[in-house]
Amino acid sequence: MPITAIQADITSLNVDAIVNAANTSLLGGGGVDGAIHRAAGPELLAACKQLNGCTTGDAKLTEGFKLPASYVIHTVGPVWQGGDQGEAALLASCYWRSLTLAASVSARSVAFPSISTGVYGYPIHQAAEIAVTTVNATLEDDSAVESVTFCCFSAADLAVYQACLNQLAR
Ligand code: AR6
Repeated sequence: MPITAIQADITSLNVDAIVNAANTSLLGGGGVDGAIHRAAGPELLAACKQLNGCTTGDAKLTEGFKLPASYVIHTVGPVWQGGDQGEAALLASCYWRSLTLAASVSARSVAFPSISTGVYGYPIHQAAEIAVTTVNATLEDDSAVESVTFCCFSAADLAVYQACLNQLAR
């Protein structure tokens, strides 16, 4: 299966690129962003400072430094504001832009956290549906990326992603 879901700490994954759920400053934060910066070491922040931030829905690339992953793709998900502020399109854009950047450096395996569903408050069911359908459509569109892992932090999130993947397989 080119698209799978697991429960893990994304900083432990031995893939070509991991995706970070960052903020527009790209200068670090809590949640998965904090975990990635801690595991990658201070060189990651130094690299991020060169990037001039990132707009919501877009993504930027750095090396992975001390991480097992070669690259970190920093994307900025939307803050949930009720659903009528373009959140769905912005979240889909995060997945699509991240995979485009991964392909640009020939990264074949990519892992995503559940973007926007932590402090940004995006409802997990809706977010997982967008994540799974956008990644599936992008990979079907002849992407250089061969495998995508949805790296869930909780068992409850994993169950939601798994249900979305099962829907795809029907
Ligand atoms: N591995 C995998 N997933 C994780 C990890 C980890 N080590 N740690 C947390 N998660 P969040 P957001 C999950 O809040 O909602 C930051 O401060 C977490 O359980 O990290 O996009 C940024 O700087 C949740 O399921 O990201 C921004 O300011 C998911 O990762 C803001 O938070 C995303 O939660 C971005 O908010």
